[in-house]
Amino acid sequence: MRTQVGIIGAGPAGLLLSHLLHLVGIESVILEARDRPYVEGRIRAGVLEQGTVDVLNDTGLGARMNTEGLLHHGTTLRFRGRNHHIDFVDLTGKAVMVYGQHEVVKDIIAQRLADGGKIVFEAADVAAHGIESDAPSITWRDKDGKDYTLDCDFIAGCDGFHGICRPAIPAALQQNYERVYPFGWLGILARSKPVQEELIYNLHDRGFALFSMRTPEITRLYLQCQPDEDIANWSDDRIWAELHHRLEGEDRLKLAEGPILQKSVTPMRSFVSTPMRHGRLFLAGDSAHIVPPTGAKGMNLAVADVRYLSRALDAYYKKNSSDLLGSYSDLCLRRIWKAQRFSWWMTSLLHKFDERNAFENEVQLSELDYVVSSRAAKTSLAENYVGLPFEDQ
Ligand code: RFL
Ligand code: PHB
Repeated sequence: MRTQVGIIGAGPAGLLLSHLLHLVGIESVILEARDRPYVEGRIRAGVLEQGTVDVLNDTGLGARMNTEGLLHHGTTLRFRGRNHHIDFVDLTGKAVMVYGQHEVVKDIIAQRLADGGKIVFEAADVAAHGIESDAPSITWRDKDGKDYTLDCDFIAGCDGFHGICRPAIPAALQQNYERVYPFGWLGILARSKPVQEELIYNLHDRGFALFSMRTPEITRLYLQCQPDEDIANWSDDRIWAELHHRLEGEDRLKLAEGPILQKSVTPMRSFVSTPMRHGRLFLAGDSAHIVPPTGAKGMNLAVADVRYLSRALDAYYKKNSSDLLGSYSDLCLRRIWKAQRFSWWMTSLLHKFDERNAFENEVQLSELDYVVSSRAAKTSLAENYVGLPFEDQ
């Protein structure tokens, strides 16, 4: 089998890359370890930056997002039991879209298949070969035990944090930057009405809580917890009691309960691996970097990476120019580090750190107080949250 770009991973990065390449006439094949229902049902991100929304709209993927997604003009920071509104549109002229990552994934898979794209699900033992040569290839085994080889010009490593592509780069040539946080998020999806129309990022003495949503009937709620928290210790009743507790305050916001449809615990880390290219292998999305979810940046970064990568590959095939492929890693990393900084800052601002003393806790609350009372500080938060402009060189 042969194609131009072999893509490993059918998450948002791999799927969108394949779609963007198709639009400029470049062929690709996607190899995905999991089956289609698993990939389409994986509950993860929920907030799309304006730039991500624009990419989806401009490339014909926006139809369902525009009818089912929820446009949010701002967000709420809550501390000492009071809400403080941050108005993105007033501060930046931009908004964000609340639309589940798995819905984006479903939309791109449907479009790729309608366009005759090839996605191989349940590909086992996927391995990248010859990445330092001009003729790389990918091998895998299908679910019946049959072995395959895909010859290609380039390999896109879109296989997430635990994939095989990043480790295929010689360790001596890689530099990794990492911060592991002393907490995780316990997330639930519930059939209950959101407590208000916009998200609430809430700091409480017992830790952070996030009140988010997917639709006007489905809420997505998170609680700061231990990084290795055993979900078995969290009955539905305990989760609701803790969510009510962290939302307490003088305005008595009323959190509606409902059946819990899904629960999971996510540890939190910041991670960047550089460079994002080795020979003919290009990393994109979570395979090269992870952000803590407090800034809602992970999927948006994956979209920005593949937007650059598709342009660089287009220039290679149409103009026989490798310049953009050469600057791919540096260009992506400028945006990635800004998103890392923002995600780290939001995480530091909104979580309870056991190692902080009473003085440091007061400084944290005072920083929140400053952010919500200064137009300059609110604008800084808002412009990062809605997404910094794409830099094209
Ligand atoms: P993915 O989505 O992890 O996809 C990688 C794909 O590769 C497959 N794979 C392999 N395939 C073949 N062979 C192998 N050896 C393979 N190994 C892995 C996997 O099965 C998978 O299908 O990476 P991608 O495409 O880079 O996308 C990144 C995003 O998924 C991630 O950054 C976001 O979900 C992060 N994130 C958020 N991002 C946002 O922009 N906004 C948010 O509001 C937001 N909230 C979140 C989040 C992530 C969370 N969790 C669970 C980590 C909230 C949470 C709780
Ligand atoms: C979500 O709805 O899953 C979500 C929203 C905002 C975040 C993280 C996750 O910062």
